[in-house]
Amino acid sequence: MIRILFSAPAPLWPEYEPHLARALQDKGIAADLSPVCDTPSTVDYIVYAPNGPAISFPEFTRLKAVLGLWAGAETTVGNTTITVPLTRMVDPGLTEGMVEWVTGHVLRHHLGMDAHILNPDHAWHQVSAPLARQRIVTVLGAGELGGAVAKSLAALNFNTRAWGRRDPDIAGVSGFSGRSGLAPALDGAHIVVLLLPLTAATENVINAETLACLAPGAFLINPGRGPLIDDTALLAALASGQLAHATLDVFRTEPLPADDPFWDHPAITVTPHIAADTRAATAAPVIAENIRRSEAGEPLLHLVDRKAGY
Ligand code: NDP
Ligand code: OXD
Repeated sequence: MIRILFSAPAPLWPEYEPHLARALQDKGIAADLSPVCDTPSTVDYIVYAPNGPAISFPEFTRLKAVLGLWAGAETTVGNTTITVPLTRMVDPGLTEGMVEWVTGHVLRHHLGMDAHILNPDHAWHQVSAPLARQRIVTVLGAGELGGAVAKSLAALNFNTRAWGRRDPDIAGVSGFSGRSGLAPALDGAHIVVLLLPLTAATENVINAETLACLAPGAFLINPGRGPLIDDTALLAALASGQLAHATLDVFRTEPLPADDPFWDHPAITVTPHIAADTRAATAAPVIAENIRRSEAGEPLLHLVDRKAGY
């Protein structure tokens, strides 16, 4: 019998337990699944959220893999007590949610919805938005999430660009890669979406220099990670009008402190790290498949590349 420890915040257990049990059964895996563990040396797999109880792993002497529930691995990748394969979450439900969240915020800014929703002067403002094809949207990060977002924005006719370490190959999307591709990817962009992982190489990727590449009055949307943005440069760009608005879902400190100036800034929208969540129904089969693969001696899906940091 395989022993699986579910190490995530307690409220998630009733949500995940039935889905995990069913997904394991569907794969023909007999498992003892539990959110508590008295004998770490008997555990084979840990289903892991960084904000759950397990933080140190040496006592899990029989461990075969740590299976992350989060897409981002920046808080786990440096944990030297994890010596077994470490996977991150690639969940179709999470991807779907991210596409919806980003599309909603892109359309808000593209269509200038605020001018009509917030119209205290009752102004009869008959200004039509340009067509999507006239709007350059750059997605930084072209992986599972950024790639899906870029594809959906291109399907809406946005003039879409995507940037990754390797050249993204997404139908209808212009691909850019590497440091030398960053300025061309941002050049004249009207809307920028950040879907990069947080690594030493991506921290502060949005700074005074990169913000200056954008079209004046551009919009920034960040569902990636807070430290991707140099906050001082962001505030300066909003003050000068180089940026018209920033929609931020992630922050250097979370929860964002109640007295943080971002909350009341007229050109910043704060959302509380809700852009997209891992969904138990669609994530459980991914976890079960990796356990099946591990037991069969096959390569695991979605392994974290510890050297690259994501
Ligand atoms: P992936 O690993 O699938 O994609 C990451 C992308 O970033 C890849 O295109 C990768 O390039 C690119 N990249 C990484 N480093 C660099 C670099 N130095 N220069 C250029 N490009 C780089 O991750 P996901 O798409 O699954 O997730 C992205 C991030 O979204 C997560 O790390 C997390 O921080 C965030 N997230 C936020 C959520 C929220 O609710 N706010 C929910 C889930 C995730 P390449 O393709 O060449 O490897
Ligand atoms: C994640 C997140 O990484 O929720 O999954 O940010």
